[in-house]
Amino acid sequence: MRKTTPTIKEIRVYRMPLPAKTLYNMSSSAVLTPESTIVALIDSDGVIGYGESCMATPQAQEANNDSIRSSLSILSPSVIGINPMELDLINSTMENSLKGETEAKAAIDIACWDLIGKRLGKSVAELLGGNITDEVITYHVVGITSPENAEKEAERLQVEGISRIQLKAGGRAIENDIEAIKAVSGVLKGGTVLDVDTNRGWTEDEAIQVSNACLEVSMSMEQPCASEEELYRLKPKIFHPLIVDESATDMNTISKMVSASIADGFGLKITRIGGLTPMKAVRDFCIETQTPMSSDDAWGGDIIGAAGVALGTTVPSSLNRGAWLANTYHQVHYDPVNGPRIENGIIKLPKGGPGLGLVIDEEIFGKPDQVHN
Ligand code: 0XW
Ligand code: MG
Repeated sequence: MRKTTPTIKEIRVYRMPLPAKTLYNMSSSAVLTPESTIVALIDSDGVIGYGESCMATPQAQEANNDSIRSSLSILSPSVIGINPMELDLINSTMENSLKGETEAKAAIDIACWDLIGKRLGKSVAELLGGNITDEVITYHVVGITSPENAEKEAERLQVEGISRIQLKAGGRAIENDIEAIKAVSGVLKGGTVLDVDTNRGWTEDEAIQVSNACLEVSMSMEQPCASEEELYRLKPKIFHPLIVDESATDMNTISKMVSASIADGFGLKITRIGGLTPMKAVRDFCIETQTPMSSDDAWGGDIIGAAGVALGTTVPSSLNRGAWLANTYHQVHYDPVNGPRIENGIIKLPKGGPGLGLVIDEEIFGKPDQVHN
């Protein structure tokens, strides 16, 4: 454990292409080659913390990977010289230097958590209050495809031990979605959970149609429509649990959706919320209100994956909708030994050391896109 009071001395920003190796398509777009943004945050004692933020496609949310990096060119200089262990000061300083842009702020925030763990010799899960287990359940995405292929993929995944399937829908004739849902639900083994996620892809009428057509299907509907207003209008008209993902942007929105009994659960993305600091508060709220939540992100590599797993291991299993890894689709590891991976439907906490548990060779990221000191 280091006794000196550190300050942030340098921030290096890298871009890291993570091309989808297998088809991954959502209602708005298919994932091609997202460029992840990696933040290396170095303190006055030379300790390095890593953060990451990566959007899957420009159409799937308001942020995009170029805007993340341009925001970091403003945010990084604002925190140079500040003690990285003073997380609230780091976040308020970022808020005062740039409004919004939570996906960029998250990369710096996560890097601070990793660095603090390394300075204290503790895992991020310990810093988050302590992990309940050393592993977290995961869910696997079946992209938008024909009912036959969706059925085959759902069967294959269950053989591999996956017990939570997220079937993508939307962006096509509603009959095809209904057929794919029924095909997948027909092959679900007992205990396998089905979530149908349209990433904002249906109209209210379409969502009502699907819920009526799939009355006998045990499933949840994730972000069926684009806006909060639509979700508020839709909730009393559907028969299936409503999971809020893209509209779960901040604690205020989240708490209102719980008190109004709109959200039966959340698909939470650490970068959309703004990093592990705000996400910890949202997690505590979900535990307090017994609201199921996932702990995942849009895309990215081992760093954001490890952050999601760290947080996921602190969520009671009764409320845990799982963590998620994009590396199943891009197969890139920044830490080939300790990087998080799925085995038999679960992801183990990386154990490569304190912080996020990763051993990162920065060379893998090539030349930095930005250096701030
Ligand atoms: C499955 N995810 C966590 C990753 C994809 O980018 C979309 C997201 C979701 O649930 O919407
Ligand atoms: Mg979702």
